[in-house]
Amino acid sequence: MTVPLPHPSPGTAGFALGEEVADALARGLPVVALESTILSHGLPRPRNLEVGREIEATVRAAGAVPATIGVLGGRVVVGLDDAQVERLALGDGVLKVSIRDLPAAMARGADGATTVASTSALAARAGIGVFATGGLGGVHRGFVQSGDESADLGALARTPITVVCAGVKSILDVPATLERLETLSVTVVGYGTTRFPGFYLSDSGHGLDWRVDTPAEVAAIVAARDALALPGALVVANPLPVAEQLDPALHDRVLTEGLAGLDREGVTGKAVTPYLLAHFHEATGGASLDVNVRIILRNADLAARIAVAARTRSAVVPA
Ligand code: PSU
Ligand code: MN
Repeated sequence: MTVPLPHPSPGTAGFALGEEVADALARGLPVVALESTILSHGLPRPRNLEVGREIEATVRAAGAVPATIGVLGGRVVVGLDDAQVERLALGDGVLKVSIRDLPAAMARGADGATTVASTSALAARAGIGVFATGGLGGVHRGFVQSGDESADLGALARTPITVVCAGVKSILDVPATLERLETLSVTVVGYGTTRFPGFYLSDSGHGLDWRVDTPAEVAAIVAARDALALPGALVVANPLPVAEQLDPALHDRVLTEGLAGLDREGVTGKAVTPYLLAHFHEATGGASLDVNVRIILRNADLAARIAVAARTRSAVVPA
């Protein structure tokens, strides 16, 4: 069941809130946005559907309402129900929908899964302030030849949302992505660390200027950002504990093979990230899948605690 988005956003047939999410937002309860590309294009079936459910359960256990976002039959839904999540996780022909794909996918009546970029934009439009994902997109290795930089970065530059992630995917050019985040004025803080996490790896090898240690500190940064009406996102980089990371030697070997596979098979554009993630899951015999799931669940838990802290803060200190 969905209800149209309330005023001031137009309640068009093309954009709806799930009933529980609409109710939570109306009551000022903590809500966490979740993306669907991670399910449809980032994880193998049928584990992807189980993970989608585990993510939502994790958000609930930490006291917030999950709002998984996607496009169903051309309609944007913020707060998919279980049958709708299943349709995006297991359905055939589900598109990977970034911001530029949204209007075309909607007009065509397509089913589509939203990326970090489109999920951020849609969540902010619905009034949701916190979003959990696995790893952000960014500048790809070989950028000088391909010009491939994820639309996630531009979206974060202009969307005031808090994104909890384990850094950017380690398949990317991490230092170049950090430089771009600086240029785009996206605030990046390490959660319990001054090292930028490396997605499958706890430490990407690069440092951060800011460290926070509690959800309340994150909420204070958001409040300050909002007081200045700054336009960009806050990225909370939440590393896996070292004991849970993918073996670094295995990681490096599998990544080298995967990058060679891109060249050999001529994989480009939006297919690059799904190809590399699938290669990891296969070549590590599922080890990277377990790590990826751990990353997402830890981020969902932290995002929910941040949403709760932000609500507590706004209840105590009126804006
Ligand atoms: N994080 C994951 N798995 C994923 C993604 C992120 O752990 O599949 C997805 C997100 O939806 C992200 C997208 O926005 O990959 C980036 O794709 P691209 O590099 O084509 O922009
Ligand atoms: Mn790309």
